[in-house]
This record gives sequence, structure tokens and C-alpha cells, in this order.
Amino acid sequence: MFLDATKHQPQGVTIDNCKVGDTVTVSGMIHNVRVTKWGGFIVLRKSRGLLQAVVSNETSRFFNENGEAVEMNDLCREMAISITGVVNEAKIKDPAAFYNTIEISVNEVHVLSRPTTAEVVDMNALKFGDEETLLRYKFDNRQVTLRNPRDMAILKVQSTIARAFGEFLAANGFTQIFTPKIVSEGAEGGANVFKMDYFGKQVYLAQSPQFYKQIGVGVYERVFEIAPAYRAEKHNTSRHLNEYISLDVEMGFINGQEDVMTLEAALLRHIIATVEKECAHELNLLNATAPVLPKQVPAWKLSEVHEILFENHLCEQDHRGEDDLAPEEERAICKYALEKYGSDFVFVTHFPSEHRAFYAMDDPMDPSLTLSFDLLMRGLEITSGGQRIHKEQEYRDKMIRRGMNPDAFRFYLDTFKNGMPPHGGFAIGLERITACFLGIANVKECSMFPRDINRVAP
Ligand code: AMO
Repeated sequence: MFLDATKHQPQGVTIDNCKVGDTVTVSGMIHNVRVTKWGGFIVLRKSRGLLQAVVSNETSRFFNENGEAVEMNDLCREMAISITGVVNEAKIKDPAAFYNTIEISVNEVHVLSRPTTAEVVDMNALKFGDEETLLRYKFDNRQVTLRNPRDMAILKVQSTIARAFGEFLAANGFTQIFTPKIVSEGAEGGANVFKMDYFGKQVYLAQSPQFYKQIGVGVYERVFEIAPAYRAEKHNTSRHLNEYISLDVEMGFINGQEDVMTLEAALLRHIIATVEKECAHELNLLNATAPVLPKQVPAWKLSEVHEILFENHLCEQDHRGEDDLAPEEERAICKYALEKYGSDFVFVTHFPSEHRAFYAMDDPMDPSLTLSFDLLMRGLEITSGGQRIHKEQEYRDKMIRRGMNPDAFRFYLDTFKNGMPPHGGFAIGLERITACFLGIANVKECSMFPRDINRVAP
């Protein structure tokens, strides 16, 4: 026996390459079915959205899983079916219809498989009194509610963002790496690290691939990773997940953190253009407009942001002198940057050393500050990054100043002992950039199966 390995691609006319008048066979799940006096409609759900099929009592025939002729009444939502019919021109207004200029005139419907409950979740009726109840219901039944066109569209855009991220970096000399998520030390510090028993020894879930991507620079000069990161966030907020996807970048031989920031701007420009080109249907369905990234992106020091907001009375409180951005400042400075400079993005630089992770390089002009940055998008931080220390002794000194034990980071410090170029990088939270791109208020909606303090299933 041989497997005919040339048969992978579907042969002939398909729903995605057909013309009006062609006969096609198309399979999918029944999203909705409506019987009328003269026949009715089947709304088929495909991977990008809905396709309408029109049934006529005179010419359409139905067959069950055993090939026996049945009535249209036998069809129900969430059946897997295959339709053969003729492609007709149509004008379909439902924004969930991916195929909105054609419909299928049904000749035959074959049932492939059917749900075993009479009460399948009605994807069209996900309406509740308040947003919180709706979200809870959606997350409790995520394995099925993901099939509703809006959630499908969110995750389709997310998938496109992640692919565009990898594409751009691969084309610019970056090597994709895969690093461990079971680790002996948290890289980011703080208390939000998950502890885990590992054959009687305490280990952690990686807060980020920070150490490993820096190690990767010593090997490949430029690396990236797309992988989960874990944060034991005790607060149930609309911008935190306990497991999120981190889009990580690290590059060697930089002249300063500006090199990293300009790379990120170019990368984002590619991501935005790709989503606009490939996800026009999803953006329309979600009523979203792509963000604007001008040629000149505002980039202010943290202290300047506090000043701008104070001088222009843009915040309720005076945040001058604070060592981080308050959420109200993130929103206010983004609004200001959009109104004044037409930018949906703002870089904020020079965060105080004490407030940043130990690997951040201190600014030689003022060692109380770091050569590090955050990137805000439409009111939310989507990125942290910066230039890193690349000399072993500087790491040791900073660790000791901070009361850390350098011996616990032996493998990491060994990297620098063996020589490392000047380098820097950044990480983008995939759920956050997706939410900001699409104007979704809660990042959990941009996670296929969100994990928060109350939820580990489904
Ligand atoms: P940081 O901790 O700021 O930096 O994380 C980088 C980005 O990851 C996203 N993010 C989160 N998204 C959802 N839920 C969370 N709990 C969460 N925590 C972080 C945000 C954030 O901007 N190693 C550095 C990056 C670097 O310097 O390269 C780091 O992890 O979008």
C-alpha cells in the first residue's frame, strides 16, 4: 500500500475559488437554520465566518448520516454537514457573513455528524442583562461560545498579529527560539511568581523568557519567542491574565535603546498593515479601526509625562515625582498624543532604576534612571523593554545592591562571564495588543481560554 501524498490540496472548485454559476461542495457547521413555506435558509459557519445557503422545497434534497433521505426539519444547529449546490450572486448585510457577495442554492445536504443535546448553546443569543454576566457565561462555556463569530474574529486577528510578528522578525535576521517554562528563578522579581513542586524541589513557572532570550543573543545575535508567560496576579482586572502569551524580542550589537524602539515601531507597522490587509472582514465585524503609528512616534521620559499631564491639567491627581505611570496617566497621555500628534502609540522612557528589573541598564548620565521603556497603545501598556546590562560585574554589583544572591543566578551570570555584546529587547503582551487593536475592554476576551484567579477551566 502507498499513500497518495499528492492529494493534500483540495482539487477543483472550492468555496474560496468559485465563480457565480459553479457547482461546489462545501462543508461546515450549521450556525442557524430557518424553515419557510417555500424552503428556507441554512447558515453555514466556516473558519472565517458565515455562508448562506438557500433551500427550495422543489429541488433541495437532504440525507442523514446513513445516506437515507430526510426532511429539512431534521437539520439543527451545530450539525456538521456538507452542502452541494450552485453559487449565486447575493448581497448579505450580516457583518458576520464572510461570504457576503455569494450564496449557495442547495441541491443536496449530507449530515456528517450531529450534536447529542437538543439544547445546543445558541451562539446568536449570547445576550444578558449586563456585561459581567455575559462574560462569565461565555468563559464558563468557552469551548462552545468560542464558535460565535465575534469571538472567532478576535482570535483570528490575534493569530494574524502573532504570525505577522514572526514573519517580520524572521525576515530581519531573527531566529525563533523555544525556552523552558519550568525555571529555577523568576526573572522579573516581585511576588507574582507561581511556585511549583518539582520532584520535591521548589521551582517556578517562568514569568518571562528574559534570561533565556538574552542567552539566545550570545548564540544567534537576534532572537524571538512566542510563548506563554505566567504571573500570579491576585487582582482580577481587565488587563491582567495569570497566563498570557508573550511576544519576546532580543537583539545584539545595539547602539542604544533607540535601536530597539525603532525596531519595535517597524515591527508594529508590519503587524498593523498585515491585519488591515488580511482581516478587513474581522475589523468590520468588530467595528474596529486599525491604530495609527505615525513616522514620528511620541517618546517622552517618565518625568516629562508627569509634567505634561500636570501642566495641561489632564489628570485628577498630581503624579509628579512618582516612580511609575498611574493607569489614569496611561490613558491621559495616550489621549494627548492622539489629539496633538495623531499617534495611537507613546513610548515612555527612563524609568527609575529601583522600579525596574535588575537586568535593565542604568543610564550613565543619571544612574538613578534606566535605559528602559514602556510602549503605550490607546491607553494601555503593551510593551516593556530596554537596553540590558552586558557585563558580569555590573550584574553582580546591582544584585548585591538589591539584596539578591548572585549564586542563585549562576547560569545566567556565566553567560556574561563568557562574553556578550551590547543588547536589548522588549516583550509585547499578545492579548493586550489584540485588545487595544480591536477596542476590546477586557484582555480576557483576547485569550482563547483565560486564566485568572478564579478560573482554570475550561
Ligand atoms: P513586563 O513584565 O512589563 O516585561 O511584561 C511585558 C508585557 O507583557 C504583558 N503582560 C501581561 N499581559 C497580561 N497579563 C499580565 N499579567 C501581564 N504581565 C505582563 C504586557 C507587558 O507590557 N522581560 C520583560 C520584557 C523585556 O524587557 O523584554 C517583561 O516581561 O503587555
